[in-house]
Amino acid sequence: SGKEKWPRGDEKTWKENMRALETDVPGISRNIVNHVQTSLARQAYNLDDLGAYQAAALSVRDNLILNWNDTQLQYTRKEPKRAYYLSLEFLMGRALDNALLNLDLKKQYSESTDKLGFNMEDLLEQERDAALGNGGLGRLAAELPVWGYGLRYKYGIFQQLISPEGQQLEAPDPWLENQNPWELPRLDVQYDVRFYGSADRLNDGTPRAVWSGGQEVVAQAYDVMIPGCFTKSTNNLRLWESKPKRGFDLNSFNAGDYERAVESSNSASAITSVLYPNDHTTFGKELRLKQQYFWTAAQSRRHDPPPITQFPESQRHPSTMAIPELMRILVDEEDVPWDTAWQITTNTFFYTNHTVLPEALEKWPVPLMQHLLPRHLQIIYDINMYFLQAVEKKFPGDRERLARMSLIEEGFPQQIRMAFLACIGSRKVNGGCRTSQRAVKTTILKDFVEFEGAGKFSNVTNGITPRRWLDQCNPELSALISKSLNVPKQVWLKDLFMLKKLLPLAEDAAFRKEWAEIKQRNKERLAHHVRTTLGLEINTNAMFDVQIKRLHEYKRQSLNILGVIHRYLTLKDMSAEERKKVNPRVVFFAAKAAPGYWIAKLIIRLIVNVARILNADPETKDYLQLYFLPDYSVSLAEVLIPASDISQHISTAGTEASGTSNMKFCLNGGLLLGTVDGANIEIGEEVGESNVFFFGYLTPEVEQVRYNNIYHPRPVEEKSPALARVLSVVSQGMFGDGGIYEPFLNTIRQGDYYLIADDFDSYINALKMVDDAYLDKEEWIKKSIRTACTMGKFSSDRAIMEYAESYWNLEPVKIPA
Ligand code: B1H
Repeated sequence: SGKEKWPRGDEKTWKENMRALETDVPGISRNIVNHVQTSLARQAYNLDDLGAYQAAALSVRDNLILNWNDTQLQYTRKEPKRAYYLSLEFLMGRALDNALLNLDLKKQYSESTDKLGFNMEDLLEQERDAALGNGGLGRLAAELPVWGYGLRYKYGIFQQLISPEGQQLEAPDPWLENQNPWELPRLDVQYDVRFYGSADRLNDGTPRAVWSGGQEVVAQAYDVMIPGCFTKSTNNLRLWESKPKRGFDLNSFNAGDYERAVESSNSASAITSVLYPNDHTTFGKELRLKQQYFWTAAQSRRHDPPPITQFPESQRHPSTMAIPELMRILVDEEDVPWDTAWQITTNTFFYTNHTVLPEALEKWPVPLMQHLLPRHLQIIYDINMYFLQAVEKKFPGDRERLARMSLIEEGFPQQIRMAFLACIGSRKVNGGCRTSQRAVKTTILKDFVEFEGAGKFSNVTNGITPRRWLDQCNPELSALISKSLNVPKQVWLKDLFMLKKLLPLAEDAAFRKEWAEIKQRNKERLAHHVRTTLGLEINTNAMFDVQIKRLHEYKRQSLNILGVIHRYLTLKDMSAEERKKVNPRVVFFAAKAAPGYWIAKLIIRLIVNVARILNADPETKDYLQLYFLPDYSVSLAEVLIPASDISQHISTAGTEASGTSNMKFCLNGGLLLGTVDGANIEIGEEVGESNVFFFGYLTPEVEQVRYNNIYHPRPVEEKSPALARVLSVVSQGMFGDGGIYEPFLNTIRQGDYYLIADDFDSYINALKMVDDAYLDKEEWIKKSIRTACTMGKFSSDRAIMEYAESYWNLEPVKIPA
């Protein structure tokens, strides 16, 4: 109301001393120097780039905190409906550049650091990525301006090293080592979380039970400020750290068993110590289930107003445990009747499904759940009982259906089907793009569509933030766009559909020239990066062909590397004269493999060893180079993406739920070579079929091809003589000991689940179409312009607005200046 009573002390003294944002160069410099002197206890004499980065970051943080305070105060006053975004992964990348952009203080800060004797570009390089995620899933979470809840892993995704033999080695990522200026420990926000123990039903006519005993740990909140773009509005990402309860395990302590007490304190801290580095499978591990419950429990414990029963929640990553946890709180702690509790719960959660691979759907062994979370198992059983009664009522006597839909899968051991629980416990089930949602509805959740009706299942196509994935990573292109639109970036970066207005400029030769020159400079920037980090020399006159994503058989880096070998063999077959007519190409890979995913690591090894031979072959190296860039990260992607002419998104049709790097490449004017899968399809619709290169079997055909591969197998020689030749040179040792690759080659010779041989000729043909198209430089640039300028739909702003308006029912809150 503005007329509230001042809460404490002398209002005048407070108001006179409250700080305002520092937004001019002198104020910023004062603030930075202040942090150098006090927060860092250093001086101009002993300040290095790291120290200067820290001081600059702390001063930016001051500004964020002030905005954050105003935002949170406004939320408290207005009590708007809020959404909470639950994700076990937030793959943030670096924060400083993004904060400066969003605060619109980039210029001022670099002027100030200049004056203090530091180059802002160098300072930005000092920051360690916050890599608390495996891939696109965790990045999506990072793109959301609503309250987020996650875990504060002490170690993010592992650092990837490549041994001399080409083996992936994993080293820990101690990203918090140099302090993290972007977080605030909230010592006032701590909750107890219980594990193990026993659950005893009260049997007093209520569904209540008492859960007691076991181990208790403390969840400690750290808040990370997430600035909105060109607005005061600054949201919060709350990351939980586990720590031992104070006066830990007093029993063992008093019994003189000091060591046991300390051990249990270690096990408490272990819960948030490391991000599981698996993409698509992490079930069965007790610690992972502990992480999941720890985080949903801490997050559900917010009892401050409005009461928890009014909280609309949205959940992305396997946070399915939040469903039985909310039921437990309502039933056991709040004494809410079961049916009411279930109604609240199913109106609270929204579930977004991110995978179409059946093997990636989370399942937990019943005995593990029984041991770790006995009360939750009871609740899951009860939910299942009521649910199956309802199914039986609708489909009487259909026992097979009951078995298919049960939350408990029979077997040894029995397993809990978490995706089914998420489905029935949520108000809506969303998919990350149109086709993946269709796939989910016709396969893994088919029975549920029949039971609950199709209306519950919808899709919101994923998006990416144009702030990081255009303005920050490609500042020259951003500047050209602003100039050509004659509109400041503050406007079009928040309304990406405006890019469409640039389409006519594809016909403007001067504009094309500028566009192409920027691409060329981005290629040189990448070459420079590779030179300084790896000491390798890259031909920047070649076409840059990039595939960067997690290494997985379904994503088919294998198809790409086999295609590269095919190109190499073709070049070797040519005369020197013929070769001169060939368009030079540089192929880049970057990918982390899950540490236990042996075939994936073997594929990395093959790529590295092929690169070694190709790059040293004097006959071909001017026409074909190959690089595997180690330690793929958000920051590396920011250098690679703007430099690509073509990027590959070539998953077997029907396997990639969406993909988001495809959107990033296209937004930067890189063309797309891909299968008819995931978000590629919607990208094709937006940019027009003539600007993308599609190939391969379509989703509806894949099942039949797989069936034939098993029951009517044909040799690779028959399916694709070209591929057969490639496999034979690998196995004969052209790239070192052929024997080691046999297990990988056999996945293609037998079964070929991912259709490598079936798609190979079509893939080679698509590569040829890319080559041919590249010969016409002007037409290629036109395609590049058309691609970037039709990417409006893939802004994360559009995706989030869709969620907010159509599902979460949220309205924006204005933060007064
Ligand atoms: C996606 C995952 C994932 N979907 C399990 N599912 C994990 C599953 O640690 N685990 O066990 C980790 C990650 N990741 C990705 O989500 C899809 O593969 C992409 O296609 C999609 O673009 C992205 C965002 O929707």
